[in-house]
Amino acid sequence: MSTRKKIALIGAGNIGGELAALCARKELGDIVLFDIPAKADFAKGKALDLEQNSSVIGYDAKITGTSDWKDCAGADVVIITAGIPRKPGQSRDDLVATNLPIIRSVAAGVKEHCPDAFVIVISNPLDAMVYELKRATGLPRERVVGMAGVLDSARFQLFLAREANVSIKDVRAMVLGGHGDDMVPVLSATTINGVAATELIAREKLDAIIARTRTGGGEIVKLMGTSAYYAPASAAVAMAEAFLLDQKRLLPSAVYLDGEYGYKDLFMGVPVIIGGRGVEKILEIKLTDDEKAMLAKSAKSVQGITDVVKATPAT
Ligand code: A3D
Repeated sequence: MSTRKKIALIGAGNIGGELAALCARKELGDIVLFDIPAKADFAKGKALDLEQNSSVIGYDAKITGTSDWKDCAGADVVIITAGIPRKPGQSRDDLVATNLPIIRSVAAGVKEHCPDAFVIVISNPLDAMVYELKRATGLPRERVVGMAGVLDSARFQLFLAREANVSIKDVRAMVLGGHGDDMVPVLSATTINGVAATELIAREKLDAIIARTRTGGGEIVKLMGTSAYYAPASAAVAMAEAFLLDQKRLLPSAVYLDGEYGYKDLFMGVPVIIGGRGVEKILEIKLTDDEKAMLAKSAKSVQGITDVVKATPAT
């Protein structure tokens, strides 16, 4: 029996495949690529392709494709991309009717086979899907997070770097709130290696960058006909790595709020420390009045879609 860590990827589509490739290259553990029975062979084929790639690249991870939850048993990390992505013209919230039953079936699998895992949800509408995953599995809030903030911050950071004509490595920024078009880029915490971004970029340019960040996902859907997958996968792997290697990274993540920032019984993006115990700390950073107002608007949208989920009985 392997003593390597085990990573179960639920959904072997675009993000699932890229997640597997990244986890393998980083040798984070052995990988199980799970999909529905109708796509079991697809998952097996993708896994085989990635295992053959190990011979060229030189990694030792074992990668298996499956549609049997038993193969996911005992996973240390579960990353969930099961569900459908957006098509041009759709909002993330439009996906709720299709993705809610999918998340519920995945939650049943996680509860039975991976009850000790650190779970990262990516399926949209993100904040509502991760809420349901936690509710249906009963997992503690330290072990259930949603990936959105790392990706939204990456988009914000890229646009800032291009505008300021500086290396992407020197840009530090955080996007909080729900994963929707009213997400909250926190300008007061945005710096270029410690120098306030507002000193280097004019206000109207910053406003345009914020607007582009908020619709950054939709911009790609419009161009590709489906949603982004390279950066979403990298963002989730950063979170998984922080847990597996006990890195104690400060990453914006959707977590279950129990009074923090004034919100209760809601998943929304806030800065957290992720380490070997999962979400080790939720940081309540100082926000300007403007940022607080934006967060309240975002929370209202998240609450709306979460209420839809809460009111939808299991079929
Ligand atoms: P796609 O390539 O279609 O892959 C999704 C996979 O999920 C497919 O292979 C399906 O067969 C599979 N699936 C469906 N039902 C189940 C089930 N019950 N159990 C296991 N697998 C199942 O989509 P994708 O990988 O591009 O996107 C996946 C999800 O991530 C979508 O909901 C996207 O909207 C979402 N997404 C979120 C972000 C965030 O930042 C939060 C970014 C990009 C995409």
